[in-house]
Amino acid sequence: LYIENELRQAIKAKQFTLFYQPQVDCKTMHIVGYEALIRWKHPEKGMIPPTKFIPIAEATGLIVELGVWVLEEACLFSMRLQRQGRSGNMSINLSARQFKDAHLINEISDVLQRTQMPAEKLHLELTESMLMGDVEAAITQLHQMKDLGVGLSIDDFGTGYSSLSYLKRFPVDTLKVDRSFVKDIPADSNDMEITAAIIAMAQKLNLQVVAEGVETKEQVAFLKRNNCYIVQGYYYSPPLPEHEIEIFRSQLQ
Ligand code: G
Ligand code: G
Ligand code: MN
Ligand code: NA
Repeated sequence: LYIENELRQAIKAKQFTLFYQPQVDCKTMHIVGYEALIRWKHPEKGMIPPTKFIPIAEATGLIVELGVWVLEEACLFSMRLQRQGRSGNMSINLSARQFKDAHLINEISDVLQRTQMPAEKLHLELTESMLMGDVEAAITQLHQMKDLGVGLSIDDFGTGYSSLSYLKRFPVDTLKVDRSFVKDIPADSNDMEITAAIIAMAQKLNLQVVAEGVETKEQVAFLKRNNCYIVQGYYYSPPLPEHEIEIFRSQLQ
Protein backbone atom coordinates (compact mmCIF):
# COMPACT_ATOMS: atom_id res chain seq x y z
CA LEU A 1 0.00 0.00 0.00
CA TYR A 2 2.88 2.35 0.82
CA ILE A 3 4.47 1.93 -2.59
CA GLU A 4 1.09 2.22 -4.25
CA ASN A 5 0.52 5.63 -2.66
CA GLU A 6 4.05 6.63 -3.50
CA LEU A 7 3.43 5.63 -7.11
CA ARG A 8 0.21 7.65 -7.15
CA GLN A 9 2.08 10.70 -5.81
CA ALA A 10 4.87 10.15 -8.32
CA ILE A 11 2.44 10.28 -11.22
CA LYS A 12 1.06 13.59 -9.88
CA ALA A 13 4.56 14.96 -9.29
CA LYS A 14 5.73 13.85 -12.76
CA GLN A 15 8.67 11.87 -11.44
CA PHE A 16 8.86 9.56 -14.45
CA THR A 17 11.09 9.82 -17.43
CA LEU A 18 11.63 7.81 -20.60
CA PHE A 19 14.95 6.47 -21.81
CA TYR A 20 15.29 5.48 -25.44
CA GLN A 21 17.31 2.56 -26.75
CA PRO A 22 18.31 2.91 -30.40
CA GLN A 23 17.64 0.08 -32.83
CA VAL A 24 20.40 0.04 -35.40
CA ASP A 25 20.42 -1.41 -38.90
CA CYS A 26 23.85 -3.01 -38.76
CA LYS A 27 24.08 -3.08 -42.57
CA THR A 28 23.54 0.65 -43.13
CA MET A 29 24.48 1.81 -39.62
CA HIS A 30 21.37 3.96 -39.46
CA ILE A 31 19.08 4.23 -36.48
CA VAL A 32 15.79 2.69 -37.62
CA GLY A 33 13.91 3.04 -34.36
CA TYR A 34 13.90 3.46 -30.61
CA GLU A 35 12.37 1.55 -27.74
CA ALA A 36 11.00 3.78 -24.98
CA LEU A 37 11.74 2.43 -21.49
CA ILE A 38 10.33 4.09 -18.39
CA ARG A 39 12.31 5.04 -15.28
CA TRP A 40 11.18 6.53 -11.99
CA LYS A 41 13.32 9.46 -10.86
CA HIS A 42 12.70 9.03 -7.17
CA PRO A 43 13.63 12.15 -5.14
CA GLU A 44 15.46 10.08 -2.49
CA LYS A 45 16.09 6.65 -3.97
CA GLY A 46 17.38 7.86 -7.34
CA MET A 47 16.60 6.16 -10.65
CA ILE A 48 14.27 3.19 -10.09
CA PRO A 49 14.08 0.60 -12.91
CA PRO A 50 10.69 -0.50 -14.29
CA THR A 51 11.04 -4.05 -12.97
CA LYS A 52 10.68 -2.53 -9.47
CA PHE A 53 7.43 -0.66 -10.06
CA ILE A 54 5.68 -1.84 -13.24
CA PRO A 55 4.34 -4.99 -11.48
CA ILE A 56 2.83 -2.76 -8.76
CA ALA A 57 1.46 -0.34 -11.32
CA GLU A 58 -0.08 -3.37 -13.06
CA ALA A 59 -1.59 -4.84 -9.91
CA THR A 60 -3.11 -1.52 -8.82
CA GLY A 61 -4.31 -0.49 -12.28
CA LEU A 62 -2.13 2.65 -12.15
CA ILE A 63 -0.40 1.29 -15.27
CA VAL A 64 -3.35 2.51 -17.33
CA GLU A 65 -2.73 6.16 -16.40
CA LEU A 66 1.03 5.72 -16.54
CA GLY A 67 0.74 3.97 -19.89
CA VAL A 68 -1.10 6.88 -21.47
CA TRP A 69 1.67 9.18 -20.24
CA VAL A 70 4.32 6.87 -21.77
CA LEU A 71 2.46 6.78 -25.07
CA GLU A 72 2.16 10.55 -25.30
CA GLU A 73 5.68 11.29 -24.07
CA ALA A 74 7.23 8.85 -26.56
CA CYS A 75 5.17 10.27 -29.44
CA LEU A 76 6.14 13.84 -28.50
CA PHE A 77 9.83 12.89 -28.52
CA SER A 78 9.42 11.07 -31.81
CA MET A 79 7.80 14.19 -33.30
CA ARG A 80 10.72 16.35 -32.09
CA LEU A 81 13.06 13.96 -33.89
CA GLN A 82 10.92 13.96 -37.01
CA ARG A 83 10.89 17.76 -37.09
CA GLN A 84 14.70 17.59 -37.14
CA GLY A 85 14.45 15.35 -40.18
CA ARG A 86 15.16 12.17 -38.25
CA SER A 87 13.20 9.17 -39.34
CA GLY A 88 12.79 6.07 -37.19
CA ASN A 89 10.02 4.26 -35.42
CA MET A 90 9.09 4.54 -31.79
CA SER A 91 8.34 1.31 -29.90
CA ILE A 92 6.61 1.30 -26.56
CA ASN A 93 5.83 -1.59 -24.22
CA LEU A 94 2.27 -2.41 -23.29
CA SER A 95 1.41 -4.42 -20.23
CA ALA A 96 -1.33 -7.06 -20.02
CA ARG A 97 -3.62 -4.77 -18.08
CA GLN A 98 -3.37 -2.05 -20.71
CA PHE A 99 -3.93 -4.51 -23.53
CA LYS A 100 -7.16 -5.71 -21.91
CA ASP A 101 -8.38 -2.18 -21.16
CA ALA A 102 -11.47 -1.33 -23.19
CA HIS A 103 -10.35 2.32 -23.56
CA LEU A 104 -6.92 1.53 -24.99
CA ILE A 105 -7.87 1.94 -28.64
CA ASN A 106 -9.43 5.36 -28.02
CA GLU A 107 -6.46 6.46 -25.96
CA ILE A 108 -3.98 5.49 -28.70
CA SER A 109 -6.14 7.21 -31.28
CA ASP A 110 -6.35 10.39 -29.15
CA VAL A 111 -2.60 10.47 -28.56
CA LEU A 112 -1.90 10.04 -32.27
CA GLN A 113 -4.20 13.00 -32.99
CA ARG A 114 -2.90 15.22 -30.19
CA THR A 115 0.73 14.67 -31.10
CA GLN A 116 0.29 14.40 -34.90
CA MET A 117 2.40 11.24 -34.73
CA PRO A 118 2.14 9.23 -37.97
CA ALA A 119 0.49 5.98 -36.83
CA GLU A 120 2.82 3.69 -38.77
CA LYS A 121 5.80 5.05 -36.84
CA LEU A 122 4.35 3.94 -33.53
CA HIS A 123 5.05 0.30 -32.71
CA LEU A 124 3.39 -1.41 -29.79
CA GLU A 125 5.25 -4.26 -28.09
CA LEU A 126 3.18 -7.11 -26.69
CA THR A 127 4.27 -10.38 -25.17
CA GLU A 128 3.11 -13.85 -26.13
CA SER A 129 1.50 -14.47 -22.74
CA MET A 130 -0.70 -11.38 -23.17
CA LEU A 131 -2.09 -12.88 -26.36
CA MET A 132 -2.57 -16.47 -25.27
CA GLY A 133 -5.32 -16.23 -22.61
CA ASP A 134 -8.39 -15.41 -24.63
CA VAL A 135 -6.96 -15.76 -28.12
CA GLU A 136 -10.08 -14.65 -29.98
CA ALA A 137 -10.40 -11.49 -27.87
CA ALA A 138 -6.71 -10.79 -28.43
CA ILE A 139 -7.06 -11.15 -32.19
CA THR A 140 -9.99 -8.71 -32.18
CA GLN A 141 -7.99 -6.22 -30.13
CA LEU A 142 -4.95 -6.60 -32.42
CA HIS A 143 -7.11 -5.93 -35.49
CA GLN A 144 -8.47 -2.77 -33.86
CA MET A 145 -4.91 -1.64 -33.28
CA LYS A 146 -3.92 -2.45 -36.85
CA ASP A 147 -6.94 -0.44 -38.03
CA LEU A 148 -5.38 2.60 -36.35
CA GLY A 149 -2.35 2.02 -38.55
CA VAL A 150 0.19 1.28 -35.82
CA GLY A 151 2.83 -1.44 -35.99
CA LEU A 152 2.67 -4.45 -33.67
CA SER A 153 5.62 -6.39 -32.28
CA ILE A 154 5.90 -9.52 -30.21
CA ASP A 155 8.44 -8.80 -27.49
CA ASP A 156 10.64 -11.39 -25.77
CA PHE A 157 9.73 -13.80 -28.55
CA GLY A 158 10.41 -17.43 -27.79
CA THR A 159 10.12 -17.18 -24.02
CA GLY A 160 6.33 -17.17 -23.61
CA TYR A 161 3.76 -19.82 -24.23
CA SER A 162 2.62 -19.19 -27.74
CA SER A 163 1.52 -21.52 -30.37
CA LEU A 164 2.95 -21.19 -33.85
CA SER A 165 -0.48 -21.88 -35.30
CA TYR A 166 -1.75 -18.72 -33.58
CA LEU A 167 1.24 -16.69 -34.65
CA LYS A 168 -0.11 -16.86 -38.20
CA ARG A 169 -3.46 -15.46 -37.04
CA PHE A 170 -2.05 -12.56 -35.04
CA PRO A 171 -1.80 -9.51 -37.31
CA VAL A 172 1.67 -8.59 -36.07
CA ASP A 173 4.55 -7.05 -38.02
CA THR A 174 7.66 -7.77 -35.99
CA LEU A 175 9.21 -10.45 -33.80
CA LYS A 176 11.76 -9.37 -31.23
CA VAL A 177 14.11 -12.27 -30.50
CA ASP A 178 14.46 -12.43 -26.74
CA ARG A 179 17.87 -11.58 -25.38
CA SER A 180 18.10 -14.90 -23.52
CA PHE A 181 18.76 -16.55 -26.91
CA VAL A 182 21.28 -13.94 -28.01
CA LYS A 183 23.24 -13.66 -24.79
CA ASP A 184 25.32 -16.86 -25.13
CA ILE A 185 26.02 -16.62 -28.86
CA PRO A 186 28.49 -17.88 -30.05
CA ALA A 187 29.29 -20.13 -27.07
CA ASP A 188 25.96 -21.95 -27.03
CA SER A 189 25.20 -23.81 -30.25
CA ASN A 190 21.58 -24.51 -29.23
CA ASP A 191 20.94 -20.80 -28.81
CA MET A 192 22.48 -20.20 -32.24
CA GLU A 193 20.16 -22.78 -33.80
CA ILE A 194 17.10 -21.36 -32.06
CA THR A 195 17.96 -17.79 -33.05
CA ALA A 196 18.58 -18.77 -36.66
CA ALA A 197 15.29 -20.69 -36.71
CA ILE A 198 13.31 -17.74 -35.32
CA ILE A 199 14.84 -15.44 -37.93
CA ALA A 200 14.08 -17.91 -40.75
CA MET A 201 10.52 -18.39 -39.53
CA ALA A 202 9.96 -14.64 -39.29
CA GLN A 203 11.11 -14.23 -42.87
CA LYS A 204 8.82 -17.02 -44.10
CA LEU A 205 5.89 -15.37 -42.32
CA ASN A 206 6.88 -11.96 -43.75
CA LEU A 207 7.65 -10.51 -40.35
CA GLN A 208 10.39 -8.05 -39.48
CA VAL A 209 12.82 -9.39 -36.94
CA VAL A 210 14.72 -7.42 -34.31
CA ALA A 211 17.41 -9.02 -32.14
CA GLU A 212 17.51 -7.84 -28.55
CA GLY A 213 20.28 -7.80 -25.99
CA VAL A 214 23.09 -7.74 -28.56
CA GLU A 215 26.30 -7.08 -26.66
CA THR A 216 29.21 -8.23 -28.85
CA LYS A 217 30.50 -7.89 -32.39
CA GLU A 218 30.45 -11.69 -32.73
CA GLN A 219 26.72 -11.59 -32.06
CA VAL A 220 26.24 -8.86 -34.67
CA ALA A 221 28.23 -10.93 -37.19
CA PHE A 222 26.18 -14.04 -36.44
CA LEU A 223 22.89 -12.14 -36.83
CA LYS A 224 24.04 -10.59 -40.12
CA ARG A 225 25.04 -14.00 -41.48
CA ASN A 226 21.54 -15.18 -40.63
CA ASN A 227 19.82 -12.20 -42.28
CA CYS A 228 18.80 -10.30 -39.18
CA TYR A 229 19.95 -6.72 -39.56
CA ILE A 230 18.02 -4.77 -36.95
CA VAL A 231 19.75 -5.04 -33.63
CA GLN A 232 19.18 -3.52 -30.23
CA GLY A 233 21.55 -3.89 -27.33
CA TYR A 234 24.46 -2.58 -25.32
CA TYR A 235 26.85 -3.32 -28.21
CA TYR A 236 25.50 -0.18 -29.88
CA SER A 237 23.85 1.60 -26.99
CA PRO A 238 22.08 1.20 -23.67
CA PRO A 239 18.76 3.04 -23.24
CA LEU A 240 19.65 6.76 -23.23
CA PRO A 241 18.03 9.92 -21.91
CA GLU A 242 16.68 12.13 -24.68
CA HIS A 243 19.58 14.59 -24.64
CA GLU A 244 22.10 11.83 -25.33
CA ILE A 245 20.38 10.51 -28.45
CA GLU A 246 21.81 13.18 -30.76
CA ILE A 247 25.31 12.57 -29.38
CA PHE A 248 24.93 8.84 -30.04
CA ARG A 249 23.71 9.50 -33.56
CA SER A 250 26.63 11.76 -34.38
CA GLN A 251 29.09 9.11 -33.16
CA LEU A 252 27.44 6.22 -34.98
CA GLN A 253 29.41 5.24 -38.02
O1 G B 1 14.61 -0.86 -19.18
P1 G B 1 14.57 -2.22 -18.52
O2 G B 1 15.38 -3.28 -19.23
O3 G B 1 14.96 -2.18 -17.08
O4 G B 1 13.03 -2.70 -18.56
C1 G B 1 12.62 -3.79 -17.84
C2 G B 1 11.23 -4.23 -18.21
O5 G B 1 10.29 -3.18 -17.99
C3 G B 1 11.10 -4.64 -19.66
O6 G B 1 10.48 -5.92 -19.70
C4 G B 1 10.21 -3.64 -20.27
O7 G B 1 9.36 -4.22 -21.23
C5 G B 1 9.41 -3.10 -19.08
N1 G B 1 9.06 -1.71 -19.36
C6 G B 1 9.89 -0.68 -19.57
N2 G B 1 9.21 0.45 -19.84
C7 G B 1 7.90 0.12 -19.81
C8 G B 1 6.69 0.86 -20.04
O8 G B 1 6.67 2.04 -20.37
N3 G B 1 5.52 0.17 -19.91
C9 G B 1 5.49 -1.16 -19.60
N4 G B 1 4.29 -1.73 -19.49
N5 G B 1 6.60 -1.88 -19.40
C10 G B 1 7.80 -1.25 -19.51
O1 G C 1 11.41 -6.91 -21.94
P1 G C 1 11.98 -5.85 -22.80
O2 G C 1 12.57 -6.38 -24.05
O3 G C 1 11.02 -4.72 -23.08
O4 G C 1 13.16 -5.23 -21.98
C1 G C 1 14.17 -4.50 -22.52
C2 G C 1 15.20 -4.44 -21.40
O5 G C 1 16.45 -5.00 -21.81
C3 G C 1 15.46 -3.03 -20.94
O6 G C 1 15.37 -2.99 -19.57
C4 G C 1 16.91 -2.77 -21.34
O7 G C 1 17.55 -1.95 -20.40
C5 G C 1 17.49 -4.17 -21.36
N1 G C 1 18.59 -4.30 -22.33
C6 G C 1 18.70 -3.67 -23.50
N2 G C 1 19.82 -4.03 -24.15
C7 G C 1 20.43 -4.93 -23.37
C8 G C 1 21.65 -5.68 -23.52
O8 G C 1 22.38 -5.60 -24.50
N3 G C 1 21.96 -6.53 -22.50
C9 G C 1 21.17 -6.66 -21.39
N4 G C 1 21.57 -7.51 -20.46
N5 G C 1 20.03 -5.97 -21.23
C10 G C 1 19.66 -5.11 -22.21
MN1 MN D 1 10.39 -4.40 -25.04
NA1 NA E 1 12.24 -7.93 -25.00
